[in-house]
Amino acid sequence: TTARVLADYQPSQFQIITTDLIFELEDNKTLVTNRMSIKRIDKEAKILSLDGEQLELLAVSLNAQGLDDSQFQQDENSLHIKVNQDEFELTITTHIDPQGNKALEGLYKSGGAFCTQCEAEGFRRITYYLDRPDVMATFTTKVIADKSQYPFLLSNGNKIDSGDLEQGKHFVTWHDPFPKPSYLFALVAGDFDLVSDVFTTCSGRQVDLEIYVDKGNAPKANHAMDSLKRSMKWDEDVFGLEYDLDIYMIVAVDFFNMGAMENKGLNIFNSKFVLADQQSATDKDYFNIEAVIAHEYFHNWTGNRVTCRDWFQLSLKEGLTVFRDQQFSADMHSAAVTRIENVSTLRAMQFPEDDSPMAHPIRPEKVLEMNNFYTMTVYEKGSEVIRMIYTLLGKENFRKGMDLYFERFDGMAVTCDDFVDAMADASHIDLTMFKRWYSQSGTPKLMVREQFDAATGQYRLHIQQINEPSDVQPEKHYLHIPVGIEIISENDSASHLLELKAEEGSWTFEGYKEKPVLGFLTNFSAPVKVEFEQTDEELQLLMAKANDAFIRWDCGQTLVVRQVKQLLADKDFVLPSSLLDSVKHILTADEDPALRAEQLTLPSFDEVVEHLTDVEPIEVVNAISAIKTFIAKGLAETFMTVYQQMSTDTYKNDGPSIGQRALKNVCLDYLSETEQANELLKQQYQQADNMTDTLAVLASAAKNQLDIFDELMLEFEQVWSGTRLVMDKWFSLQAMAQRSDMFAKLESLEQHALFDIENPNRARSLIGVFANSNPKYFYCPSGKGYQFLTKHIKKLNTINPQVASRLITPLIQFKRLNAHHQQLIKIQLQELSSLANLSNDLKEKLDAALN
Ligand code: BAL
Ligand code: ZN
Repeated sequence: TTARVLADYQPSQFQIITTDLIFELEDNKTLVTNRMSIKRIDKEAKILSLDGEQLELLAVSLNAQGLDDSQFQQDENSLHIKVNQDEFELTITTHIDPQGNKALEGLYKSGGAFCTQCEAEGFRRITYYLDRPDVMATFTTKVIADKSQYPFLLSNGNKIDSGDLEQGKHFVTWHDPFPKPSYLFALVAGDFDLVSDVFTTCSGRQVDLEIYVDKGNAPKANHAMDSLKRSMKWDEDVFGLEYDLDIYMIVAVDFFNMGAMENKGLNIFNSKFVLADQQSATDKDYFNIEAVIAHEYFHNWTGNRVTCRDWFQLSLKEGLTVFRDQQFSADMHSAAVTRIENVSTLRAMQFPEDDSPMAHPIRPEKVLEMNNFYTMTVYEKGSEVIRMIYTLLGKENFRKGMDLYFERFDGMAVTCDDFVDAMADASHIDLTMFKRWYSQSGTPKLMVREQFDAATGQYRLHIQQINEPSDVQPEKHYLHIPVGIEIISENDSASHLLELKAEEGSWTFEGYKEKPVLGFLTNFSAPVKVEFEQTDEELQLLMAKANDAFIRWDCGQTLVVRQVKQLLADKDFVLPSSLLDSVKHILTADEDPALRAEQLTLPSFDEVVEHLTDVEPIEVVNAISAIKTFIAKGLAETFMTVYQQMSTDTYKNDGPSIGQRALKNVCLDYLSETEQANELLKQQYQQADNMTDTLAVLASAAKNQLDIFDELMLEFEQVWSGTRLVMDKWFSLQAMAQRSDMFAKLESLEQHALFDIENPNRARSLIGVFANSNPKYFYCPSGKGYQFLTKHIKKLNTINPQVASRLITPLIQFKRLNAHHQQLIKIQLQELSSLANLSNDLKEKLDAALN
C-alpha cells in the first residue's frame, strides 16, 4: 500500500444512489447481500473499482445477470468490474467472519452482540463498496438473526418492516432517508436492556430516544439519557439545530476501539461513555459521559448532514464538533474549569504530538492509514482553530457563519475551505491568512516583550511569532493569531483582543502612572507557547487579581514550572516560601472550589517536559514530587482545614458538590504526603459512599506509595471483580502505582484472570496507563518500561492494529529526552519495524520516527 496525498483528490467517477443490504447473521459466516443502484458520473469510465478487505466473494451480478470471472477482477483490496452503462444495478454477495474479527473494524462481536464500526474505512470489511465519504447513498438494511439470541435488530433510520422467519429466526428492515457515506452505516443485533424516553423538538416533533445496554445495566443509563436530552435542547437553543429522524438510538458495547461513533440515528458507544452510577462512576466519568453523548449528538449536523469530502478534511467535522461539545460543557458547568481542562489536555498531549515525527497539520496532507489521524491535532487543535474563528468573529457572526454553512452545504460532502469561506462570507471578515492554520503543523511560539515609559505613561507591547521549521515542512509561514490580553494597573483592569497578522507586532497603551501588569493570552486565545519574562511577583499578582480565570490558573502553572527548572539546574536549590504564600492564598480564597482544585493541581510530567530539553525523566519526576512535598508539609494544617470544610455527609451530584469533592480530594492528595496519610486515607475509604471519593483514596495511595495501598486494592478487587468498567480503574491504579517491585507487579497483572488484551479498554488501562501516567517507571533508565510496552505492541499488532498504534505514542514522542533514552527507545522502534506482518498503522509511525 502507498500513502494517499490530499493534492491527488479526484471526485468519484461513480455515485451510489441507493444501497440495499441484507445481513444473515452467523458468528463465523455472515452472509451479506449488497444491491446498489449506481450512476456513472464520468462517462469515460469503463471500470468500476470497489474497495473490499477480508471478504469472501460469493457472487456478482450486474442488472440481475450473474457475472463470470472474465467480467470482473479481484485483487487483495478491491474488485474491478467492467461497466458500459450510465445507470445500472450491481449485486454483490460475500461471507464475512464477525467472530474472528478482533480488529473491531467492520462487523464484529462484542460480548454476545453483533455491532459495527465503519469510520474511517471499515465498511469495506462488510461488503465491496465505494468506501469514501463523498459517495452518499440512501440505505435500506434488512437484518436476519436468531430471535431468542438477538431479539433487537437495529440499523440506521426508521424501522419499516419486521417479522418472524423459519427456524426461530426473525428480521427487521430499516430505511434511512438521509443519503450518507458508508462510514456512517451501523448495525447492531443482540439482547439488551432498553431505556427509553422522548424528546419534543423545538418544532413540536416527538423523537423516541432509546439507549441499549447490557442486561442489568438499565439504571446506569439515566445520566446518559439526561445528557442526551440536554444536548438536543442546547443545539436548538444555541445553533438552531433540530434533530431530523423520529428515533435516536445509542448502544453501549464493551469492546470498542474509540470512545463512541456518530452513525446516523444509531450511535454505538464504548460502554465507558454511557454507564454511570454513584457507586461505580466518578464525577469525571459523569462529565465525560455528558461530553461524549453531546459530541456524538452534535455530529448529526456537523458531520452527518454536512460531511467530509475526503478524509484529509476530518477536522471539518471533528474540530468543529469538539468545539461545540466544549462550549456545551462550559455552559453546563464552570466555563473556567472546562477551559482550563481543555488547555491542560492540549498542552500535555497535543503539543508533544505537534513536535513529534508524526506532526501534521489539522488538515493532514499525506496519509497511509487513516485511523492514525484521529489525533489530538485533528480533534483538539482543530477545536482551538474553530475557537479562534469564534474569537475573531464574535458570537453573533459565528452563528451567522454556521447558518450560512448549513444553507450552502446541507446534504453535501465538503472541505475545510468551504467552512472557513462560509464564516468569512457571513461575517465579512477576511480569513485568507487565517487558513494557514489548516496547512501548517507545529506549535507557534510567541516572544513577548514589554516596555514602560514613566515619563509619557506609555506601555508598549511587542510580540514576535516563531514557527520552527520541521522535516516535513521546512518552510513555515507566519499565522493570523488572536491574542487576548488583560492590562492590570493600580485601579483598573482592561481587556483587549489583539490580532497578530505578521511576524511581529507592536501595540501602545497610554495613560499609566506605573508600569501595569500584563495578563497574556486570556482564555488561551490561541494554541501557542509563550515566552515572556515576567517576575515572580507579577505572576503572583496576576494569580490573585486577574479577571480572567485562565490567567489566574496559568500564572500558577508558570511559577511551578519555574521552580522545576531551578531544581533541575541546582540540586541544592531551596524552594521559596513565597510559593507557600501563593498556595495558601488559593486554598483559602473565596473562589469556586472546582477552580481552586484546578489551581492547586501541579502541572503533569508531560506538561512540564514541554518546557525542557535533554530530559532525564526521573529528575523531572523528582522535582515535581519535591515541590509537592514542600507544599504539603508547609501547609499541612491548612490542607486539613479545607479538607474538613469540603467534607459533606451526603452525596449529591450537583455542581457545587462536585466542586467540593474535587477540592477535598486535591487536599487529600497533598495530605497523603504527611504523617497522618494512612489513617486519613483509610478513613475516607471506609466512609466513602461514591466512586469519586473511593478512587481518590486509591489514586493517592498508589502515587504516594502508601502502605495501605495493596490492602485496599485487594478489598476493592473483591467488591468489584464482576464489574468490567470498575476493574478497568483497578488495573489503571495498579499501572500508575509507585512501587519498587513495579516490573514484577506488571508481569503478575498481565497474568491476572481478568486481564484481556483483546478488550481495548482493558489493554489501555494496564499498558496505556503505565506508559502515559507512570513516568518514573516507564522512563526507567534500564529501558525496562520501554521493553514492556514493546512486548504488548507486538502482540496487538496482529490482534488490533488500531490499539497498537495508539499505544505506541510515548515511544514516538522522544525528542525532548536525553541521548541515553532516545537510544533505548530507538532499539525498541527498530525491533518493532522488523516485525513480520507489520500493520500499516504501526508502519506509518515507525517510518516517520526512524527516518
Ligand atoms: N467519528 C469518530 C468518533 C467521534 O469523533 O465522534
Ligand atoms: Zn467526533
